[in-house]
Amino acid sequence: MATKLTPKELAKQEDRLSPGHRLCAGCGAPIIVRQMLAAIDEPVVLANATGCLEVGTTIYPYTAWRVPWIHNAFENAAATISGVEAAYRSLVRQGKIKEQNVKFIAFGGDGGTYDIGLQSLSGAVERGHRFLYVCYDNGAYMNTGIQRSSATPYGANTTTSPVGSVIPGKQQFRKDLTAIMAAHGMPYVAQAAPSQWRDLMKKTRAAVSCGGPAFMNVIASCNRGWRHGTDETIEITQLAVDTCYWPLYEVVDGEWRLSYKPKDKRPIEEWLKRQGRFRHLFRPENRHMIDEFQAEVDRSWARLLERCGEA
Ligand SMILES: Cc1ncc(C[n+]2csc(CCOP(=O)(O)OP(=O)(O)O)c2C)c(N)n1
Ligand SMILES: [Mg+2]
Repeated sequence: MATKLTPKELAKQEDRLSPGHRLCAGCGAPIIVRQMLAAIDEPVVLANATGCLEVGTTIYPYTAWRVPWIHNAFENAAATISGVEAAYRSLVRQGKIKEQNVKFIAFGGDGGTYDIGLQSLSGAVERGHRFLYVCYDNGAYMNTGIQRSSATPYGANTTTSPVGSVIPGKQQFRKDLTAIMAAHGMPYVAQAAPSQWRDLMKKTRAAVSCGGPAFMNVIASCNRGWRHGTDETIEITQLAVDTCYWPLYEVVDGEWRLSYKPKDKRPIEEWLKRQGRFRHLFRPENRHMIDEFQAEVDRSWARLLERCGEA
């Protein structure tokens, strides 16, 4: 029977990612992993792309994982898990192992997913493997020192979009990877946030039981890269949701559904001002960038409402 998604019931479970890993205090990634894996009652097998989550949990000769786990390379977590899933199905068919309803999951950062691993992910989805790919999106290549990725927000200060006399931070808007994945026509796609844990956990259950490839894009605050206090992770994550920078929705068999509509949509400025990576935007000469950011958020929110039949 499925564990009830209540704090009381969930507290009885053993975490599948153990304490004692080396991720930063306040990092969004392990919060997401623990919430998602606690939602799944079945056995899981994980693949991990190179990035903070991989590096911070498996420092040789230790591992923080209490489940079978494989790392291969930066760009091929989806190909790796699809191979593992295919091998498992073959062994079951040959009668060499018993069917146990194993859930195959890959975790990758935004660099490993939006950029370098996109063809690997697209291919695995197109082949129809039964797996869930989770992008924990912290909006930069954090593990190697905060380089911009195609997930980095407009205007953010990173080491490869540095604020100075030449540019005032990143010049491009974020790529809409969730919509790109939905365009694959796959059975399940969702966007989620650890500040709305029950929504994240319900989506995880829907994803692993959809019978085919599933993709979830989950916003993961990084206090080193975003420049905020280690105790502000969840609050700042929820502001991303309430400003509609990171709307929560799912696309089930091609049908777009909004999961959460903020009663009071907050101005993007409220999310930006909490993070040091956007500090320069508040200088008088850069204020117009905040207006441009707001206009882009409003455009994508309107497009989403339309897709979800809520316009
Ligand atoms: C082919 C390859 N290129 C570059 C690297 C170096 N590298 C290791 S982790 C990393 C950053 C990963 O960024 P992301 O996927 O966003 O995960 P995060 O570290 O932010 O969690 C990079 C560039 C590598 N390991 N392999
Ligand atoms: Mg990243």
